[in-house]
Amino acid sequence: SLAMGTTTQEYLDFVLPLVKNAGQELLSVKNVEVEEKGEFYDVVTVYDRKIEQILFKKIKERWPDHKFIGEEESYTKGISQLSNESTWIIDPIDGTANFVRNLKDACISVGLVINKEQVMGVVYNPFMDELYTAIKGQGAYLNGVKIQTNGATDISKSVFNYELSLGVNTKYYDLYMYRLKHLLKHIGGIRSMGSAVMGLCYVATGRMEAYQCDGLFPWDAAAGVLIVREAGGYVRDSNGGEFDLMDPNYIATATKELSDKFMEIERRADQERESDAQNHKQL
Ligand code: 2AM
Ligand code: CA
Ligand code: CA
Ligand code: CA
Repeated sequence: SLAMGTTTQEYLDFVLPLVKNAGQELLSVKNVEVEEKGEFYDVVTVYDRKIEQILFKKIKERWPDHKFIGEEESYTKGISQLSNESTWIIDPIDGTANFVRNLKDACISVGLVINKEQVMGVVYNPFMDELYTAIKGQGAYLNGVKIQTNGATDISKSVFNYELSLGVNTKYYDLYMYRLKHLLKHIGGIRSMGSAVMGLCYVATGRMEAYQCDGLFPWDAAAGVLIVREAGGYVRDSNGGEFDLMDPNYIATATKELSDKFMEIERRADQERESDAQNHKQL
């Protein structure tokens, strides 16, 4: 409304060309130097930093009072707390490890959160020429065409995109392995593709039935979770509780019914992990 000042659509219209330009630049990259942030699989390039900085700068020029949370700035300064202020949450490249290997599962993700509520999301994958957009309450779109999840409820026919990269020799290793062991008996297929944001978008388009990743960050969720929900999908915390934008462990499914089925199996896996750990202690 007029009284509210800028509408969500205006925010979307403002960032779209910025995101598209950044994506076009990624398309022209030939050789890129890869830097490790800690673990060898946790990589960054000059493009991650450059895209984040340009988006911050342009949006700040237009709306000086807005707040920003981005992956690369957070890496050096720490993650700011989420306030009620209008906050742009940006992942300059999601799937950097794919990008540096010339794999196409990588994208730019920009989400806008107002009063702690996700109101707008833009995801652009220039390698596939796919632009995903969502405004709260107005549906989700791929290249301007409305998208919907595929409505799946049958777990035995579900292709599950389960992100395992963050379990490579980390504290998540056991959690992932127990869940995988149980899930593989019930699901119809498995993928692990290296971009959490694209994983969410694939559920939104109906290409896949489910996506899950534990141990993520707000920039992995700010746009994609809204896109899934606006496409009619269901997102919850994979540990069973309420989804937390600032501490995302998410499972996104075509329907709530399918989500409940995944949750039942994963809780059984967690119970086995706990009881094995107990038995191990007693030995
Ligand atoms: P990124 O490419 O923006 O880092 C699989 O690697 C998925 O997990 C990607 O979406 C990746 O996002 C995300 N991720 C989150 N934390 C990560 C980390 N520490 N190292 C690698 N990938 C991470
Ligand atoms: Ca990263
Ligand atoms: Ca990411
Ligand atoms: Ca990133």
